[in-house]
Amino acid sequence: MIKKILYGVIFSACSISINHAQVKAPAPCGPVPSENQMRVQEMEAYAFVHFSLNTYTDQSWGFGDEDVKLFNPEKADCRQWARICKESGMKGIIITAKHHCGFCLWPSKYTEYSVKNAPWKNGKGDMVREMADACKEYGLKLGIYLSPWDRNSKDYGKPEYITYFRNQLTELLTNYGEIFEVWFDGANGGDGYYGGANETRKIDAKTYYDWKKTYALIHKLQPNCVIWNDGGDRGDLRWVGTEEGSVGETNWSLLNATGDVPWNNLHFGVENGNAWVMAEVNTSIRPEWFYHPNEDTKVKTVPQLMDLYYNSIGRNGTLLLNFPIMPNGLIHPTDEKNALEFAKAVKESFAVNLALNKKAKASDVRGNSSKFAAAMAVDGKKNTYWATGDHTKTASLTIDLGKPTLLNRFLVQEYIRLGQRVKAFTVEAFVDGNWKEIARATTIGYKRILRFPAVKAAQVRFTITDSKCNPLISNIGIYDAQVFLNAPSVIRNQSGEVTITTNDIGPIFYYTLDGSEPTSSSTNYTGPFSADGKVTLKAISYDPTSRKSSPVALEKFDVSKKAWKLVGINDDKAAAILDGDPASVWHQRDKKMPVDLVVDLGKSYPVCGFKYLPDQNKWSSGIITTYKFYVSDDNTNWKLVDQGEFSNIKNNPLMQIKTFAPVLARYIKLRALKNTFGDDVAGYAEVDVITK
Ligand code: FUL
Repeated sequence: MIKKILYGVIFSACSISINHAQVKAPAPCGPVPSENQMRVQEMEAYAFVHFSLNTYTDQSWGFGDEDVKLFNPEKADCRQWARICKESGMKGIIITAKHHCGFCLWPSKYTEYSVKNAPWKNGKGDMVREMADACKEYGLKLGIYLSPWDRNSKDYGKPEYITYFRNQLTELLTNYGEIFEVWFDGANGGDGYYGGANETRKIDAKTYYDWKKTYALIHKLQPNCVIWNDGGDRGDLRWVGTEEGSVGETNWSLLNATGDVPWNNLHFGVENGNAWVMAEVNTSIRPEWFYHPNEDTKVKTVPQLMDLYYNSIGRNGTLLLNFPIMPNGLIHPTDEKNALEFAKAVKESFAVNLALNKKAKASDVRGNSSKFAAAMAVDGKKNTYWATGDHTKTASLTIDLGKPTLLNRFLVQEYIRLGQRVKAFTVEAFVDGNWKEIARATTIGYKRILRFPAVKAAQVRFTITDSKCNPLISNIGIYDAQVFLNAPSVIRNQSGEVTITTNDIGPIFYYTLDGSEPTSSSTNYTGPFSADGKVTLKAISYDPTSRKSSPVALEKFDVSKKAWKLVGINDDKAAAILDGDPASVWHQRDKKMPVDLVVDLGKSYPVCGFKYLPDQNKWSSGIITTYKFYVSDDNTNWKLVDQGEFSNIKNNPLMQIKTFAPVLARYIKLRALKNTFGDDVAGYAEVDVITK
């Protein structure tokens, strides 16, 4: 063996043209992905569908006592879901077989709380079966979401429940063909129906589920299945610490196999982690996971979906994109339209790889071998790669595009079967006789895509400036991709002054105040303007050079807040609650729960709902989870008009919208009963009312 290595070293040092069979492949660097993980990584994008009793109650989390009779999707068509997912570029679908409410979309033998007691198909339906059949027909893989937290089961919290959970898992992993991924959501708010007990049950997620045995069961029943788990033992894939649709720009596919996983590890991975746990970016095409009619105008637009693409697949993650199913059993036409246009935009953006088979020269090639030459990075083949010598951790590769070419995207992939290595790199373009840096980033992993303003150049230089081991680059792509304008952000402050902004560079804005669609002939925004009281504002960004417009931003502002006063609060900073700016927050820290926030609206209005925006930093304290909402006309006699939970507010800190029958009121009181930290802090980014 030693002889062989020595021979190899001497041979490569002395020779110019080499027989590549004699240059040894590089050794793995740290943990490497399993075949199952590779398969899922290469799928890149797959879908979620969220459908359950919540769909009929307009909730995010069911309590577990919702009536099974509500479930009657008269047009349910899993083939429509599969077609849309397929046409959107998704390679599989993960269905919420059982969400936290415990209702089963398949006729489980182990509970009555399932489709078998629903009016849908007279109790003869099986949505998981229909999903499995549709996936097969459309060439998609099937995945299963099975919530460990079950707010219906009388046994939840007891050892018996674990048997119940495994029995259900066995049904799902035995009767529906091959399953590519199981998804075990860690969410658990404690309280639930629990067979009529209506109480709070606390479990220790680390020990209660005894995941080791469950994992063994999965491996036995479905050897090709990957496990996603954010609650207990490490699975094959990890949550990225947010549901908004992005993983860290630095993203290692590694974690430590044991111990706690702090948020930054979820979001960025761990450079020297000892287990391969790749990142999966899960987000919904709407703000929420289940269907809510009031989100029909909030479906992610093509520019937002493109950002999502770059922030997930373009950052070494997979994309798990959710489609909520409507009560009739179909995906909404807007979701379909936007998803299909998104797929088209991705396809067109990456249709022409300007680097493919172009001349490439590397500063270092492993053993001077053609097997590891620079050309291997631009040959379009995923299993060939450019490699440097074992001890070369910095190197560059120059691509000759042949003629001055417009480019605005750089894509690069490592040969991750031998581990993730690159820690930092730059991209330069040869412009006017000089190398000009156009982008710089940290990790690469399976795939990294960098965006930069368009530049015209005939040569591009990719330089690895730091790496854990010698870099192995399997693919480089250079593109002139489509550029989209995002809908602008619109905010209105307490005095009724509207400000329109964007993160894009260059566009101008047009808006309307009468509900009509804005165009470049509408009112031009020249700076903050006054638009107080009930107003429907629509605005677009517009690029005068390309004459392209963004999607429309829509804001429905309610009554004037000019006369509003926070009662009993003597801190000027509390104005953040009413300033319309989602980024500013105020916390009450000096009281014990329940903590009240009272607002004097200045005069009586027919109030029929309220809005609560939590601190947008979801790791901050003061995010209210359980509330009561009161109204009054005199600040003395209060009437309780609504109470409940802000479900899933920790993972997804959206604007919470609650409605109730209209009631005349001058004062409102939001009472915080619990928060995500279990302490006494109550925080507010915004509080608003909805009036009739
Ligand atoms: C979360 C859940 O609580 C949501 O309802 C949703 O299912 C999402 C995918 O995971 O943690």
